Amino acid sequence: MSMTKINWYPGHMKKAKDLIEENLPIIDIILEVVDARIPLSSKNPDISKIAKNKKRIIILNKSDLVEKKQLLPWKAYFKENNMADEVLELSAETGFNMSALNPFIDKIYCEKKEKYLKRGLKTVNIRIMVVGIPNVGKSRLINRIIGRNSAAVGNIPGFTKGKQWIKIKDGIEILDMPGILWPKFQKEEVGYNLAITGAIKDEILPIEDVACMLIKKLIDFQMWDVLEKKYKLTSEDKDKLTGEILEKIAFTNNILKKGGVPHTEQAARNILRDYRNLKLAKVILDII
Ligand SMILES: Nc1nc2c(ncn2[C@@H]2O[C@H](COP(=O)(O)OP(=O)(O)OP(=O)(O)O)[C@@H](O)[C@H]2O)c(=O)[nH]1
Ligand SMILES: [Mg+2]
Repeated sequence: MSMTKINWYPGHMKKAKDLIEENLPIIDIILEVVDARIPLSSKNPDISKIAKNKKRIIILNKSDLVEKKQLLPWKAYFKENNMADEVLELSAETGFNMSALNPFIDKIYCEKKEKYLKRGLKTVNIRIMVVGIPNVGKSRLINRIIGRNSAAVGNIPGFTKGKQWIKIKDGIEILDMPGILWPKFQKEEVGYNLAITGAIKDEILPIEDVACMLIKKLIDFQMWDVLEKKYKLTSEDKDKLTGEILEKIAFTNNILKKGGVPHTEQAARNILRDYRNLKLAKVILDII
């Protein structure tokens, strides 16, 4: 199976990237939203280049879907590699740690204001651009920041189509952007991680392969027990090929087609749904 032929960089992604670059000159802060379950796979390598000379904040969003302590090394990693001026874990869904963000934005606003005042300028504006891959929670985050629903939110990648300026308060504006992916992945694994977490549509990669990759990762992370218990497997199943494990899951859980054939596609959907809904494990799929 090869992923290189798949087109996940369609025309609208190119347009979205152009949109980011066009608006860049008037931006003070780049708020890069990544998915805490895949901090690296969801981080667009182009952004560091794009964001040069701007204040950069990385948001590890959806932190409600991982164990908080798992995020500590990632926060350190982004800072040590100079990928951001600030790294914050939060959840736009539950509101967790949202209060940590505003002081940072206010600080940047005050610094700019001071500089402007020295030059005799009285009106100061700062503009924040929110960037990240599709479905990572950019619009939800903006609604949290401003405390009302101004940005449209939807659980399908590619929900926001065009840019949208929203005022946070006097002098501070925020720009919602469509999600962007990048034309090529360094590693094939990145594509699978994006599929597992729902950043790319389920139709893009064969769903059974995606579920098998998740099974493999859970086994690699010493989490076989979770699979065994949830899907009524046995310890002997652990040594089977992931495709066989998927079949066994379909069998033992009565996910069958007509004639008693295991419905592996449906079983794959169930496994991904369970992971996304926290019915399996709170686990980060990338490793540093
Ligand atoms: N569990 C959880 N879900 C979240 C969080 N933030 C956003 N979501 C959900 O993720 C889905 C996508 O949210 P959006 O804000 O529309 O994502 P987006 O990044 O704007 O997506 P595009 O516009 O497609 O690029 C929605 O179903 C949100 O409810 C979070 O912190 N935790
Ligand atoms: Mg959006």
